[in-house]
Amino acid sequence: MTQLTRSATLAVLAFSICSLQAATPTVAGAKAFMDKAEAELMRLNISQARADWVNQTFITDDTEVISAAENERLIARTTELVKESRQFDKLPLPADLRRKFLLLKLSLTMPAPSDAKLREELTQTSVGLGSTYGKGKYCPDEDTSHCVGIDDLEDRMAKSRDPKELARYWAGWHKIAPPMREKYARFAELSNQGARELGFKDTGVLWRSYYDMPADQFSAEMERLWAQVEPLYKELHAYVRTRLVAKYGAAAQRPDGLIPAHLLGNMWSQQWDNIFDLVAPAAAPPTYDLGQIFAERKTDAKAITTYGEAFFKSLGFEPLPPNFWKRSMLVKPTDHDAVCHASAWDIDLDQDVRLKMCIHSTTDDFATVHHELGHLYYDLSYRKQPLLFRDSANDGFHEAIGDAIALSITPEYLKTIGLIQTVPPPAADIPILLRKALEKISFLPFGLLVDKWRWQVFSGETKPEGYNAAWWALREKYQGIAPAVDRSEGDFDPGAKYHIPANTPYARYFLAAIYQFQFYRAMCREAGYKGPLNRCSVYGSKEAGAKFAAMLSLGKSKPWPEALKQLTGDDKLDASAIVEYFAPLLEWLKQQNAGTKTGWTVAANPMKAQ
Ligand code: X8Z
Ligand code: ZN
Repeated sequence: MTQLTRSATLAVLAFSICSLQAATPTVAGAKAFMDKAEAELMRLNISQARADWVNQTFITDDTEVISAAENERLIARTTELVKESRQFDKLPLPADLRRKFLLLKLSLTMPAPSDAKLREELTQTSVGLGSTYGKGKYCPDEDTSHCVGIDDLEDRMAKSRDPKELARYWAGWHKIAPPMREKYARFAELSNQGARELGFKDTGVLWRSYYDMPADQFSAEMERLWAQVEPLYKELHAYVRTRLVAKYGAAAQRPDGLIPAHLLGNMWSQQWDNIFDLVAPAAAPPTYDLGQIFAERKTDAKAITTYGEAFFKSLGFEPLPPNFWKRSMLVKPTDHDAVCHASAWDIDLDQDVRLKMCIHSTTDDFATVHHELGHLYYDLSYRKQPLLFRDSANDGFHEAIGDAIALSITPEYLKTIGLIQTVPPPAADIPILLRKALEKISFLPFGLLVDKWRWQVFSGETKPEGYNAAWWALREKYQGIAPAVDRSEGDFDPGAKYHIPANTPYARYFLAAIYQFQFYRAMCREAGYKGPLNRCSVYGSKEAGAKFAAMLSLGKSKPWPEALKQLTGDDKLDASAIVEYFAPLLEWLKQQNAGTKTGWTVAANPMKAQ
């Protein structure tokens, strides 16, 4: 993930920096401190990225130890630098320099105690959690050759239409997580201790302080946006539920109106586009299935990635550096464990960018490749900035870049690049929009709740003995889903989602789901497009590309509202673009749902399957 681009350190220059402490702090001293700190952090960050890359693409006990050690060095030195930097707190500094001090203070996603033993325990626990996830497998029987990893399981969840089999996959995968439960509790405790040493109440407050506004205001922003999009979600939920009941009968029907989690085509019920065939309007003209096209043409991982690169090139971006093709992991290794969850890596904070992914030639992975390349083109665009500005305006921006581009994968675009022969008629707009809503609207409550759960854990509101109940209470409240099989506190279902063991903050994806439509609408405007938003593709528009590139090259040098304003003219997160995009679908869904009660009632026990 791109937090690799963010935090950083090295110890060689430590004493010369410390020697500055004795003197009375001056602006020149603050600048010298920062220059040295950035040089040091750069080297530490690169070593850590290399160690982490090797660990994640080749999980062994040794690579775990090496990765944990590099991570520890980086965190230890960053923490020291934050503490040393306090001497400049009261100085009137130029805005850029003041911003760097702030970013330094916020740079650790996993703050650690300054006690070396505890810090070591934390980094080892954290790497161990990530590896447990990466090595996770569902084994249907004693024969280990039948075990499957999450990439294959995701494929099966997408394709199977047998509720019993789906429930088995769901329950099987969730079995990887209980061993993480105690470790996660310890991890949260130690990380909180680190956050308190840096002056934050807990790790959640540190994460929420990252958005150029007070932490509480950020939580309120999330609620404001959710209120704007919740009506769309409720209509989609009700429509999908009706169709699932029509398909599966009793297996999909519950008196409380919740949808069983295993019937939505995705292990976490977070994106539902894989069940498009079950919910597609019967009377609509047929559209197209990219996965099928790729299968027929035997399009491989490299070719899928090349499609993504070609889109960026059409906007005026450079080809990916040659090392990208030499060093990336595009397919799952056959002879050793690796973390399959897709991620983009900026190894040397310059041109050594890589993709790590177990690509399957499916519609989902086609979108994910665009998502990941968005990260890499962002990394490449801000690489001329000083180290602490080599990051996105906020983490939601990083997650939104590739998705904003992927919104331009319209039928017209697919015809232009020869993936389909005929553009479906305008009557196909509703099914195409429905498919997009199954990908984008279904995601919103999940994007919101993952960090709601973590914030509660970090603040102590949720205690270890209530981890799973709190998780399911949120899944019920926001997503309106119920577990596939009965759950208890013997389970640890948050741990079955990559970002929890990997400690990747998740609010970024909720933000990105909103931003991407804002970016896309602005680029469409720049490209001179006038029609309905959902049919716009900016493919080939150098004007849109230049405006986009200008925002990307700012990196984190300015508060995010300024970056947003540069591209869109707006300085606020605003759900009006996503609402505009789906407006025709919302009307249609309301018609379909006429006479149906939308929403659900609170279940007596959210951990109970039916
Ligand atoms: O983790 C990701 C990307 C890598 S940053 C593949 N995503 C979230 C997820 O899979 O849960 C993209 C969508 C949300
Ligand atoms: Zn991402």
